[in-house]
Order: sequence, then structure tokens, then C-alpha cells
Amino acid sequence: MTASEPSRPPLDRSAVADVTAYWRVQVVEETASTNADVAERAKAGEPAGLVLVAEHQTAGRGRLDRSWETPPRAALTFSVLLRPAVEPAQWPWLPLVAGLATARGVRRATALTGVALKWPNDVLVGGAKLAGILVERVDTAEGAAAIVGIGINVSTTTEELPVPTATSLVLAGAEIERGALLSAVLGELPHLLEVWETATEELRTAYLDECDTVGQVVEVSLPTGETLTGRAVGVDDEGRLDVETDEGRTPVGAGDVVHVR
Ligand code: BT5
Repeated sequence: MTASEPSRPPLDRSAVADVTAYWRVQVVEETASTNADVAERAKAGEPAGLVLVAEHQTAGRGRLDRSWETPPRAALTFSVLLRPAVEPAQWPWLPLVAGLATARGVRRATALTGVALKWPNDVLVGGAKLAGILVERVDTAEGAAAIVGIGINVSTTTEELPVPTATSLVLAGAEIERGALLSAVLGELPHLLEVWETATEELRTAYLDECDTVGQVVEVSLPTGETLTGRAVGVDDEGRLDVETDEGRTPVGAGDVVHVR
């Protein structure tokens, strides 16, 4: 190791001891994708509460078949298995809930300022992408399960980041052990999941409080290939972004957002 190479110890499993009442944390050295593994486990009957962490993912997944790339031990990459008892209409809120838990966990563990959410679920620091979230729904014999995948860049260097719009905690000025970060994010989840299951209005208020997108002029690339430009004015009951354009208000359920101003 040269002086410029970051030190990357294995994740400290003892750091998650304080969240074991809710979560069963398992760590693997390497796998293709923790979301894929947890989906298989869910289909095989695994109960809610499993958290699978990979020291390295070789085929990490993003949304819409995109990839999530992180060097070994440079990031915190994990997936949480939930079996939510909520109405289907409320499910689109789940990625937003996961983003909120991630942003709060990062803030609590690092004391960084400038951590914010970009709709639907990117966590930004100083406007650059620190973390991504992929929520997948799978049907199982025990009912619908949710796989909540979270990837947070921790010690990734500028040269290692796959895109110039990304950043890491170290680049933002925070040094944190990944087990402690995992514990902080998992510690935020139970309360937020409870709010999700019971109180949309409280959740919306909490989300809007930390979301940078609402109030900005945005360009949204829609899954159809079209682009919608307008001002983001709110988030509706189904977690969709309300965008005001010359033609009126359009709720956007899925898409990639660029903050224009
Ligand atoms: C996401 O997708 O941001 C979801 C990422 C979810 C990753 C976690 S890790 C644990 C779990 N297991 C998995 O297999 N996945 C989850 P999306 O919004 O589609 O963003 C993907 C885009 O972000 C890529 O096309 C790149 O442009 C960019 N990207 C890829 N790797 C990145 C990284 N490490 N940091 C920041 N941006 C990245």
C-alpha cells in the first residue's frame, strides 16, 4: 500500500450490536448483488429483518438495469428484507423512506452538513451523489416482500468514482467506520417504517424537510424517453413528484431528475 491509498479494514461487525433487536445482520466477502441474494432468500421464505452486507459487489444494480459500481470495502453496500403490511398505493413511498433513513443515518454518524435528498431517493452531499437506493418488490408464498438496497460511497477516491457527479464521505471530509455507519442507518429505519405504515402526512412533512428537489426547477427524464421541465412543487399521496409546467401540474412516478436551479 502506498501512502496515497486509503486504508480499508473489514467492516466492524461489533458496531451493529445495538440494532440486533430489529435486524439480523450478515456479512459476505463478495457477491454479485445483495439485492439479488436477498430476493432469493425472500422467495425461499426468509422472514423480515434480514440485512445482507457485501464487502464487495461485482454486479451491483441500479434502477432501470443500470449498474452500481464500488471498489472492495470502499462502500457500504447492503440490502434489507421487509414484509410490509401496507396498502399497494403506499409502496412507492418506500424508496423515499429508505432515502430519509440513509440521509439521517449519515448525518448522525458523521455530523456532515449539506446532506440532502434528491427525489426520488438519491442522497446528496454538497449536491453530488453520495448514496443510491434500489427498492424491489418480489412476490413470495408468504406475500409481497420488499428488498431495500442501499449503497453509500465511504472511502472511494475521485479516481475510483464511476461518474463525475458522485462523491464519497471521505471526499466530503468525513472518516467513518462502515459498521458504525450501518448501525446509524439501520437505527433510523424502524421509526420511519412505522410512520410510513401509519401516517402519510407526517412522512410527507419529514421528507419535504430534507428534500432539495421541491422548490427547484427540474428536468425530469421520464421512462418513456421524454423530458419534462418545470418547477417541482410537492410530493403527492403516492410519493410522486408534482411538477408544474406551462401545461399544468404533472405527477411524476418514476424518472431521473436534474436540479436546474
Ligand atoms: C441507484 O440507481 O442509485 C441505486 C443504487 C443501489 C445500490 C445498492 S448497493 C446494495 C444493493 N444491491 C444492489 O445490487 N444494489 C443496491 P440509479 O439511480 O439508477 O443510479 C445508477 C447510476 O448512478 C449509474 O448509472 C451511474 O451513473 C451512477 N453510479 C454508479 N455507481 C455509482 C456510485 N458508486 N456512486 C455514485 N453514482 C454511481
